[in-house]
Amino acid sequence: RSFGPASTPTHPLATAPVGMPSHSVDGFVREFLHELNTNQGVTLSRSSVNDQYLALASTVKNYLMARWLETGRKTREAKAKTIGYLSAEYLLGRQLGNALLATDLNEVASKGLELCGLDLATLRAQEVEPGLGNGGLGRLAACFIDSLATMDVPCIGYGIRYEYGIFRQTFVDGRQVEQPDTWLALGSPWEFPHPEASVQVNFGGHTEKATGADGKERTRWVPAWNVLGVPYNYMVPGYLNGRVNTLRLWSAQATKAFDLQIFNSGDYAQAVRAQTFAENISKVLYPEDSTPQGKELRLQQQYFFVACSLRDFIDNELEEDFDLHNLPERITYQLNDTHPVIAVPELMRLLIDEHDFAWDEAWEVTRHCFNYTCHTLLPEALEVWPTELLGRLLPRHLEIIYQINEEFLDDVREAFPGDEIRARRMSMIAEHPERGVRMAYLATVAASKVNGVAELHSQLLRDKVLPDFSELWPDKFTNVTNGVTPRRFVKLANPRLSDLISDAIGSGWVTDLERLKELEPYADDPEFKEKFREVKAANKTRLTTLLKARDGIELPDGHLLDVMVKRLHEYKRQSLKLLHIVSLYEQVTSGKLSASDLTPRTVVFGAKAAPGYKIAKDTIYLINKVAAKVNAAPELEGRLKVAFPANYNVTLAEELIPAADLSEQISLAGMEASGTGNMKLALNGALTIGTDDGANVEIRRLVGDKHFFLFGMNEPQVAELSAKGYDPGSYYQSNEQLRSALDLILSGHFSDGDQHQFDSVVFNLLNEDRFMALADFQSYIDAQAKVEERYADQEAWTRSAILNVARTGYFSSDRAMRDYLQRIWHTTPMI
Ligand code: B1N
Repeated sequence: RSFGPASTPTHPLATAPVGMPSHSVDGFVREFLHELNTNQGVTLSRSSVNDQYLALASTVKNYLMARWLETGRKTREAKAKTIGYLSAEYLLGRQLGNALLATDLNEVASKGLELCGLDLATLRAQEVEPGLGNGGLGRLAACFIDSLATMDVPCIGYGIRYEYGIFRQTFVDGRQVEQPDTWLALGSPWEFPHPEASVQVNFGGHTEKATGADGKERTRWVPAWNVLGVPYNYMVPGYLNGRVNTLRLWSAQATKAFDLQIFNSGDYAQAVRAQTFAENISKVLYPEDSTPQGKELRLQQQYFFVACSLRDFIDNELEEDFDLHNLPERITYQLNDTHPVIAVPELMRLLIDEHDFAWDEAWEVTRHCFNYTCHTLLPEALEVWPTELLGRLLPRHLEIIYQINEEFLDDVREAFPGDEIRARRMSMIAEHPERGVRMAYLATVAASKVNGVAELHSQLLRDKVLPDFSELWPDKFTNVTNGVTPRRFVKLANPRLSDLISDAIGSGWVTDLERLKELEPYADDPEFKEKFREVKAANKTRLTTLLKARDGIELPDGHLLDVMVKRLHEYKRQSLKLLHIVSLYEQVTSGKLSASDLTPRTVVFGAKAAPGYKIAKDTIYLINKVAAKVNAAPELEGRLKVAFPANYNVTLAEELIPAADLSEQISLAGMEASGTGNMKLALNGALTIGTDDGANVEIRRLVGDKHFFLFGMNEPQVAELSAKGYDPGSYYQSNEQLRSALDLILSGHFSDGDQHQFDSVVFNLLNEDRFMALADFQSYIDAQAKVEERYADQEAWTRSAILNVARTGYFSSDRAMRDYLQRIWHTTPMI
């Protein structure tokens, strides 16, 4: 490697720090027009909206550049410990608004553009968000890197630059149809590719033993093929603090050697296919959330980005003579679920095979470098890689895993002499249904700390998923409850609420969210409450305008806005929400209930289903079919409406969440690890109707029972019912309201008379109902009645909503990062 000039620079500017454009409107306009002319090669009068957006992005980048370069210099000089966040997903959302916020350029840009005859909002709307994640896990990674930058903590986010992010969801006759997400098509102004810093990644082949000149026997991996990882850097600006961290995403390319071999064989077409083969690795994000598919390409992706990332830090971020025995002083890797866990044997391999470490030395370093966050409890979501596949793709890594496992099992046998059953239970190698590596066990053994993502989840992780491990190493386990960034999800998404809050308590809350507590007295201030309602109403109007233009959806005025936005998954129970809607419809249309007794309500769904997840896709279809009937029923006009805008993503979330009155968090207790939408909605003044699950437990404790609509079984009750044998049919038999709703679906009413259209959904509920929607139905209906009662008293509702905002400052991702720093990373912000 070589960095810097070949000889000592003599020009005075060569060593001066890069300048920052002026923060004045004139300075901004000059910079903007310069970018438009030189980058886009057009004059203002001939520029397209896309040109203008790209020039604006470049302009804002220029304001961040000096800080970015300075951050790198400062961090290297201080030899500060860096957080290496390893995540296969980053669900970033649009970049422009956040960059303007972080540089305090909003007003300047808006005025400057106006003087150019342009409108900032129009240019912002031009941006296609990088959807490089599925849901909560990817969005959490984005919130965490935002917080670390804002808290002045050195962090490099490592991940994959998918050419196609999460699919774009469309509805065709009510069914989900997936379209490729071409987020790069109109230009990618936020990335900085560095092809010269590419890293080679090997795959396949075999290992052999060789004795070196020193007489020591070493293992050599003889790979069969390789690809290049090209780094793309992205700025991660802190909020108004001058720090800009880096997100480094890797893109796969064919290596020259790879091509050459085939070119030499004279097969041109084959050579081009080889190129495609290599580039496939970063081609597309796997669209499964919480249910990983054991696909070979997915393992290739995982190893690809992890190998690039470890190599990158060791070769390019550390000084040349750095002694790798001290690696844990300079980096701590956070494993975002099991997706990057192959980093563990990779670091062992680097240290042993390439840096000549002895096994024990290498293990000592490795186990101090990694920590592991588990994000699930669903057994089917825990990754197990077949040894056949792992050994074929990464033969050396499989050997290393076997050895780690052997030594680990020796420790287990020493701690529990004679308990061979326990040793077998704890083995990283599963024997059934096929031989495979349990990645969560490998992660747990290698990690210094293992954490869950909410208190209940961390407890269940210890008690139910990894009980043997928590018995062996009680101190290894900890909890860090998730958080969300108040910059994007309050300040940026909800400027009206932000101004109202800042007028009342000052603007310190944006980086110190617990200060929202100071709003508590305002919950009884009539003037503040009135303004709070005005903010909600204005946000609803904003949403109405957007949905009309985006989806042709008409939102009625003055409705309770009831929002359920999250991935479509059986455990999240969109079906339960649907049964509520069908039941209201059934009661009104059959005359059992007068429409005038209904609280005017609009239910908004946002949900993507994994393309291969049949029941989930059928549920989407059913929601759309029910929506069509409900929205067309004259009896329900002005009383009940169902809106399901397609393609829920971060951009839409930023519009929906600020308008919401009611937040639906209705998973079966013990299933949702944390949830983070629940936090965003509460912080924006929605009241939660929810089960005792994930972070709901903590939200309810903080906002108070009176301001949270709890329903359903708790986790021990679920376990008890499960143990005694759950019979969904008995609820159907005994609950008339439930039976009528299900019967209406079964009758073909929502499917033009076809009585079998929804068998997969309804028969599943009636016969299996793994997530016990029927058992919680009555309790849910009762809780909805309480919602309506509270909503009828607008003063009481507003009071509860304000208290939700005031009492949920705990859920800032800044707090979550402080917890990681203290409990897991043992490092502090830079001074
Ligand atoms: O991670 C979020 C939590 O708030 C959610 O409760 C949890 O469901 C979510 C495999 C996952 N867990 N597991 C995944 C995503 C993609 C994939 O391929 C699993 N996502 C979660 C943040 O902690």
